[in-house]
Amino acid sequence: MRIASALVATTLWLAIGPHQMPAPSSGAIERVTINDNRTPAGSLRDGVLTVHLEAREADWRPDRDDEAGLTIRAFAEAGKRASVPGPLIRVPEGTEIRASVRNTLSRGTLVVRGLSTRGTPSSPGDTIQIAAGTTREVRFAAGVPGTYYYSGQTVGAGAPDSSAAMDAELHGAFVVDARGASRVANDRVLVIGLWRPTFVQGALIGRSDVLRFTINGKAWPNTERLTYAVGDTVRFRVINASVAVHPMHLHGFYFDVNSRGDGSADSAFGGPTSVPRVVTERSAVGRTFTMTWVPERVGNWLFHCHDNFHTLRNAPFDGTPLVAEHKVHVKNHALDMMGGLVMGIEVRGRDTLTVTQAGEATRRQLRLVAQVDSGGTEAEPAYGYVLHERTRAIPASGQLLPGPTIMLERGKPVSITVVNRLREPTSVHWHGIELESYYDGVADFSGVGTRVAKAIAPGDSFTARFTPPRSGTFMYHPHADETRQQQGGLAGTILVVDSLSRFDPEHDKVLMLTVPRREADGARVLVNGSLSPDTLRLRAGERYRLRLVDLHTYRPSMIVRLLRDTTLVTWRAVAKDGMPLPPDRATVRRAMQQLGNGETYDFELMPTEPGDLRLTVSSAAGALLATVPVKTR
Ligand SMILES: [Cu+2]
Repeated sequence: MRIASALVATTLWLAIGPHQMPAPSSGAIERVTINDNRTPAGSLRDGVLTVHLEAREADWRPDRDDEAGLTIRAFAEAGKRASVPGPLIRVPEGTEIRASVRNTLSRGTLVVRGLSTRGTPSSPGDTIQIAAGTTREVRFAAGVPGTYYYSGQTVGAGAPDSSAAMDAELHGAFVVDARGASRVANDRVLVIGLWRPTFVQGALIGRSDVLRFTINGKAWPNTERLTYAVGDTVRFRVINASVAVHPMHLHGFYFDVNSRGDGSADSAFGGPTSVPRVVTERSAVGRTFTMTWVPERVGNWLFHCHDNFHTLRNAPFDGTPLVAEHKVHVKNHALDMMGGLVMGIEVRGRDTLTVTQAGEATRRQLRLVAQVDSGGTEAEPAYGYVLHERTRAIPASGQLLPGPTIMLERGKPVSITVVNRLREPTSVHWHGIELESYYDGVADFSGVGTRVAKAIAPGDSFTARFTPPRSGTFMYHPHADETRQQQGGLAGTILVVDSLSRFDPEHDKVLMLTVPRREADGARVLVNGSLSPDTLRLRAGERYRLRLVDLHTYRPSMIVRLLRDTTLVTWRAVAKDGMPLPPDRATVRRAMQQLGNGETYDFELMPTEPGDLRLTVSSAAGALLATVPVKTR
């Protein structure tokens, strides 16, 4: 697990001594190839794949090719350049794999995991040890179709810390295609990596730490740009080969989660088990998932990790500190102010629907004002939103936390004018809402062709127009300097309901989790903007809907529980990311849910007897971060 905090991070940076600083790339060693995982390695003949792998030291350029790189260890196919990720092993079901691995390193033993049959429980035989300068061969049946990976680690080759960093990219995808699947794969294999100069379990990630989160060997804005046509079927196999948890979020569209794997086995959904349909899929360390989606609307879209600390700007490898966010002269917010786990996707063609058709006069008119709240500093601002409709303002006065819940009606066109009263540019992303790219709120990126929505300058405004097509729980937040601005307080819930007049706030409760402003140690979480959240008051025998909204900027593994004393009560899951669950998933279960950033979960609760309950929010390691008292009469 990992926690992050801007303040404590300074300590970590200072704790990295010169001996642990990244090894600069030397011109003498070979340059790593960036592997887009489209070409399988080895030669496949008569049901046998023969592949010769080598582990080498090489110069990796995760940013631009002409920017500084790192000396790391990477896998290569014999006779070819080393690559990040390593060579793709991709075979049809039923293939036998004959692999050799050569350890070209001068010192240390290479331990390779994952060159083994899949779909069977792992055994000690799944690991092979290769002494420096030697080669070992393995033969194994590919096993059950799915998405897997292999990885390497050197032991006894220098200090453990620097060794862990140098081995961070020693991995490659391993895909077993179902028998009879198309010979030319129409999917993309995306391997997530994390390079850090030191790896300390539970260590902090800070706003200016030198590290690299990468997708197929590159960090945003240098990740591959994907292009699709409206109506394509897009399939990704996502492999989390990093030591961090990533809630992966797609803008603008739901996607189906076709399978989830743990690296050794992969479970496909479909048939009697319905396929989850989400906008965010939380991927734990070493996990894989397959997703399918259909781009229905043209424009620029993002697929990215929703842990804000995994999409921070890439700090230079030479240790030069990044200019503070509020002091950067930004040319393009999307390109200059994000890094790491982001992919840009351009959808071309013709829209199958047009959102702007409704005349402005027929649209409901809202104004969302981003403004400065009390108590902030320039470096750690206090911000908030006020929502205006006709003569009404929420909040009417007082502190601007939490962000006001925007109540919308399904199928009713709305215009939301975002007014920027901050001292810096901003933008608003309507997370989970299916809308036109131009209104999606990624500053300097969202849009079609040359019609791109700029960041909203101080004193300026931008009107987003959309018609929410479905009822559910969604969220809104800035997509310009989002870490700084969300930590300042800019975050809110969107509730789309079938009918505003029939909405019953007594039985429908939002619980939004966000990060406290100027939070020092990550020890507490805000629930609905408060460190001491209001008591939830319920009546026995009545049905309630609880909507969990996770807009925390880090902590991708928080767990919410609803307890009577120390026992979990039960609730019924009803929706995820605003999408109602199909009957086989809408089940009564123990009231416990792990949440990733950018996820929403709806549960139905019917307390059967009076008494006290409590809703707790904990870290994955068990630290209590927040408690909401619940009283049932
Ligand atoms: Cu992440």
